[in-house]
Parts: sequence; C-alpha cells; structure tokens
Amino acid sequence: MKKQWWHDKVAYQIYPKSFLDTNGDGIGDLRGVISKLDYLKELGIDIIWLSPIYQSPFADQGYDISNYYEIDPRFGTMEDLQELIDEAKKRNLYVLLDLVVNHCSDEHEWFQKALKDPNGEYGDYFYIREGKDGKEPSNIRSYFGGNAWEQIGDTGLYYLHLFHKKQPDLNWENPVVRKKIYDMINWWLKKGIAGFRIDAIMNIKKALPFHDYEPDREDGLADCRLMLKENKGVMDFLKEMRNATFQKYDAFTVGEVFNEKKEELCDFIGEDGCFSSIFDFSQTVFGASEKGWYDNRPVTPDDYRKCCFDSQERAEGIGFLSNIIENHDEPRGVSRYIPEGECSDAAKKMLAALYFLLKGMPFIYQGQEIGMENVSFESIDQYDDISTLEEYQVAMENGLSKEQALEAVKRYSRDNARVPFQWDDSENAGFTTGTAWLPVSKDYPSINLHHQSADPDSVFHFYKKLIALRKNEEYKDTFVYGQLTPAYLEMERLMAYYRNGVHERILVIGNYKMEEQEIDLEEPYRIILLNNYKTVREDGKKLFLKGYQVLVLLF
Ligand code: TEU
Ligand code: CA
Repeated sequence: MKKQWWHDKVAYQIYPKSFLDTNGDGIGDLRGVISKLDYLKELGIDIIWLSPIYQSPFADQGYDISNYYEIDPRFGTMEDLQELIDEAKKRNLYVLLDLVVNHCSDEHEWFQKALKDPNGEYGDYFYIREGKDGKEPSNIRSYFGGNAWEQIGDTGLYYLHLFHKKQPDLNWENPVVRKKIYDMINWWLKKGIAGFRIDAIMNIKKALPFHDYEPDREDGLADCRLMLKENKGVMDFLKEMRNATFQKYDAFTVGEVFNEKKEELCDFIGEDGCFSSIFDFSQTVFGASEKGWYDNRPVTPDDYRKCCFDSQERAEGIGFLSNIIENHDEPRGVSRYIPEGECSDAAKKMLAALYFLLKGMPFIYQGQEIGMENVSFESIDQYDDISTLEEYQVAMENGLSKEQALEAVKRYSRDNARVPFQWDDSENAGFTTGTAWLPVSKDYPSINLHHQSADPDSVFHFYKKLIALRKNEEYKDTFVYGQLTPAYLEMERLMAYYRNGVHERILVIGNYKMEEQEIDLEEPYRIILLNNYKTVREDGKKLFLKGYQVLVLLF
C-alpha cells in the first residue's frame, strides 16, 4: 500500500457549538477552539474536524448553509478561522472542515432566486417538479419525517428536500452547480485547510425520473433510501469532484457513507478511490430498525465484535476505514456498546483500546476522551434536535406511551453527544459563563477534564497513553499497516485480535464482561504495552483477565 501523509494520524471531531464558549452567549465558538489547541496537542491529536461553522439559520445545527464563504457570527469571524488554521499549523495540527453539498439552506441566495423564478436559471440548481394530481410529485419520505417534497407557495410546483424542508437538495445533474461547488472547495483548500469530512454524500445522485414507491408505513410514504438504492452513477460525480479539487491539494477526505458493499469499497477508498477514507458505521447501523429508534435492537458485546471484524475483513488490502464509537449524530459509545449497569471506567478504557487499535484511522469525538455518557433529560422539551423530536412522534404514533417514547429518545438522541463539553466542576461545567444553548449533563461534577487531568488513572490519561502507543516509533508501522487477525473467536464476550507487523505480533485483548475470564496463551508474550488495571494475573501459559480488563501484549 502506498504510504499517505495521513495514515499514521489521529483525528478528533469538534462540535463547535458545544466545545467552549468564550463570550458568554452560551454558544461555543472559534476562539474557544483556538484556546484549546494546546490541549488537543497534549492529548496527541494530529487532525481536527470542525462540524459546520459556515453562515446558517441553524435549522439543522449548521448543516443548512446559507453562505459557504462566510463564518456564522455565532462562531466568530473569518479572521478567527484564519487564526485557528495558522495556530494549528504552528502546532502541526491539520484542520478539516465539514463539506455539506447535498443540500444548502433555503435561505441561500441560490434558493431565494429559485423561488422567485422556478423555471429560470436558479430553478435548475434544485429539484423542482410539478405536482401530481394536486399532490406531491412522488411519495418519498425525508430522513426527518414527512414527504420529501415541499410545495412552493401556492404554485403547483414542489422542491425536493431529503432532510429538513429548510435544506433543499442541490441538483448535481446541473454542471453549473457542480462547478460552483468545486470552486468553493478549492477556495477553502487554498486557505490552508487539510481536507474535509463529507456530509451525506451518497444522497447526491437521485433515481430519475422521480416516481412512487411501495409505502412502508401508514403515512403512505416510502423511505428515501429506496430511491437512493435504485440510482447509478454517483461515482462519476464523486471522481469528477476529486479530480477537480482534493487531488490537486493532496487533501484528506473522509466520506459519510452508510451500508457500503464490499464490491464498492475499492471505488471509495482504494488506490484510485474517490475519498481517502470513509467512516465505518457498521456498529451504528446494526440493529437499527426502519420503523424508528423505538424498535432498534441493542448491540451486544458479541455483535460489536462481529461488526468490527466484518468491516476489517471487508477493507483488508483495499484501504483505510475511519473508526469511531460515536459522533454528533449518535449516542455516546460508552452508553451504547457497554451493557447497562456495567459502564465503569475500566469498561470505558477497554472499549477505547479495542476500537482505537483496529486497522484504520482512529477518530475521537469531543468528550469521548473523558468518558462522557448519554444525558438523561426529564422531559422531551429539553431536547433540541429535529430528528429527536421526529423519532419521539414516530414512537407515539406506533402506540408507545410518552414514557416509552422518551426512553427510546434517551438511548438514541443525537443530543446525547451534543451537550456541552465538561471542562471542570464549576457552574455549567466550565463551558460558558452564560446559559448553555443545550443543558449541561448532570454528571459533570464527577465526569470532567479538570478532575481527570489530576488523576493518572483516569479515562483521559488512558486515552493519552493509547494515542502515544499508536504513535510510538517502534510499533507504529504495526499499528498502522499490520494486518489484523481476529483471535479467540470461540470465546464469548471477549474481543481479541492480533496486529501482525514485520518483526512482531501485537495482541489486543479485552474481557467484555464483569466476571473474570481465563485465556490460554498461544505462546509467552514479551512485554505488556498497555493495561487498564495496575497488574495482571497470569501463570506464563494462562491469563486471568479481570472484569473489563484490556491488555495490549507484544509477542
Ligand atoms: O447526516 C446524514 C445522515 O444520514 C444522518 O442524518 C442520519 O440519518 C441521522 O443523523 C439519524 O438521526 C449528516 C450529518 O451528520 C447530520 O448531522 C445532518 O443532520 C445531516 O447530514 C444533514 O446534513
Ligand atoms: Ca460564544
């Protein structure tokens, strides 16, 4: 495999709105990020991805952009961003922005012009169609609920929005639109950013002409993913975009792609792939019900192991997946992948080591490094996220009580990961001196960075050690390029794999339960590289792993 500059890097996702507020308005900002660059450096981070910071009416937290060339005043100014990029560069930190080009905001000037003259030049920047018998042009459901077509005033015309109605889809079939998108990408790359995380990108190719599908719920609509499954040719757009932009700058790109098939992986992340990497979402889509969150099946430790290993096998010899346990759209990994009632610091550290040392690019989401857990709000009114409110409705339409619907929301809401970062135990967890835009989680007096920095056994210090281990000159090539072989598959609630280097083998082994487990070693190991307990009980041939003990062993 040809080496790339980003292969050995560790990435960190910042959700700016909830990271650190420096002017007391309750909203995190770019100056907050600048002030924490040294912190990220200390943690061992190389690449930071900022969720959208562009001008936006915030119908979907900035994923609805009204001007791609401006910074939203909530976050600061273009000078602040330039300072962030420059200060990052001084510290050898690379900055990624979020590229949201499946749709823009309905407040973007393109869409405003399209509304004024739907049959004119700008009308063709979007998908605008005549209604059918006084109804929507087709029966597809948007991701956030309801028909994906919205009527334009009292005309017989409708525009398409696969997400919120304030997020009209851009017409990628129009070469002028594509050219404007590529120009914008290049403008940002020239500013000195290192690349992009690419939002919702598989949605850009629609199956045309639009038509009806077999309804899958009582609302008479069909999931828009049915339409997306039918289309062909998305790769032509993606490769054209790559050639016109990223490739010229040797930029790093990570695509938000779900449910990719093995045959397609090479086109995404192979030597000639359209992206550098894509996220591995296999654990997050596992057990997800088409009916809604209320019907999801929880992921057990053995499911978790299977998802990880299946992905590893899929990508072997092809390219680099990006590994995560959470992001701004998902609940907290520790609350999701550690069975209820077992979420101790030991378990958090075990999960960290198991996912982090898989082959691929490790991404950490803000707060993950201190083991932040799901929030527990008392009432649906405390939630802000549009998809959370939609899922709550769906659950109730399906006969769940308010309490049961709230239970589903507590498990899966995107706000679980969107509450403010817990810096210390002062008021508002040190996030703001004002009123936080989303309530701070109640557990901040016990889970916060300030306490953990002072405690060498904290989750935070474990993450530091883990990152340092992956970057250790001696073992780096094994962790980055070494093939992964699953081990001890016959055992339940144990996740173990070898990373095979040129000169050594490294075993990562985690006891995924509270009770002790006994393991027969294939041969004696040489050194313990990492242990989430102070000691390990063993007799040369056997290991006796304590509950949620994880070890990294050098052979
Ligand atoms: O997410 C795309 C996506 O498919 C998710 O919306 C997912 O289906 C949803 O989060 C489940 O609740 C991206 C962004 O990550 C997300 O924050 C945006 O809301 C979305 O695109 C629209 O831009
Ligand atoms: Ca602020």
